[in-house]
Amino acid sequence: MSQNTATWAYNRPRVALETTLLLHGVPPEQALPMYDDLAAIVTAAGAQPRAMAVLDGRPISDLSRCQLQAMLAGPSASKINTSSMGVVADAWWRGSSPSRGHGATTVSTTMEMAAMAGIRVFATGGLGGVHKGYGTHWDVSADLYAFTRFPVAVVTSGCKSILDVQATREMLETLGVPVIGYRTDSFPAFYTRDGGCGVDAKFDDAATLATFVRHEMARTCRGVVIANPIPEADEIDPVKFAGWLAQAEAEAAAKGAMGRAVTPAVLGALHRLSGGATLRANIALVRHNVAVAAEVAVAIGEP
Ligand code: PSU
Ligand code: MN
Repeated sequence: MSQNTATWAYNRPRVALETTLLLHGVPPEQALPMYDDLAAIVTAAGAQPRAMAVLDGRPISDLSRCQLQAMLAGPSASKINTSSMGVVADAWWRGSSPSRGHGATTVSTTMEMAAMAGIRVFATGGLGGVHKGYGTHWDVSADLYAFTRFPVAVVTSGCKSILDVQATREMLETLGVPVIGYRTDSFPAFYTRDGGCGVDAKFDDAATLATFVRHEMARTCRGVVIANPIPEADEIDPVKFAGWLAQAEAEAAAKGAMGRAVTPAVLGALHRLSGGATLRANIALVRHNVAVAAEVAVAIGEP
């Protein structure tokens, strides 16, 4: 799979991909194979992949494979959300950037850059959301607010059960974000298909879904959540998961992980404690989301 086959097909519908998942969500040696795999799924469906990143202080909305390799070889790219993208770029231009002006896009910044580039569909793993304990300790992802600003449809397996799934679902409703279940009535919780809360509508085929997405984004100029549950065969047993999660959270807390460092710290610990089971599940659900996103993008039919 060479990146040229993907990027030369300029007339094909585009699917945005985020780089935080690649650079902070999986072990470093798996990032490039994962990118190749996801790009191949998009290409095979008749669409073209568009990975987003900030590279040498510049926002790039069609990151090449070589550029991704350069990011992997250099100092760790900062995880950027809507509040920090400009700061990372600015520090590079002033010559004072610890991350060499490289930034990995989260859901919020991928949506922002996709919207600027006119890309309507984006596939990720899971949304950021409302962290647990928000009564005393407020940590809510910028991802949720991005849906109120950027007209991009995001295919996601819900939000991770390291978050407060019900509060995240409520927050999406508060923000007026439509949550569409793709072949499901339940808002999924990443490693499990049923997150215990509902969706605004269920669609069973990509063509009908694409029509809704196109009309809704034309009407509102805002984003849409497409909740696509993990395939049944890849689901993780919730009881086992609860045990791994308790330990992963304790480890992240002991290390003093705060704010945007929490998600990568907990995910890394989960992958280790589960003997790779959560990592395999994570990869399976992202592949599934990418396939659905490509189908929707093709059904929308615009590059
Ligand atoms: N879901 C994953 N892996 C990830 C993330 C989500 O399975 O790496 C990333 C996404 O980029 C998401 C971000 O946008 O975590 C949310 O981080 P925060 O909670 O700091 O906003
Ligand atoms: Mn946060």
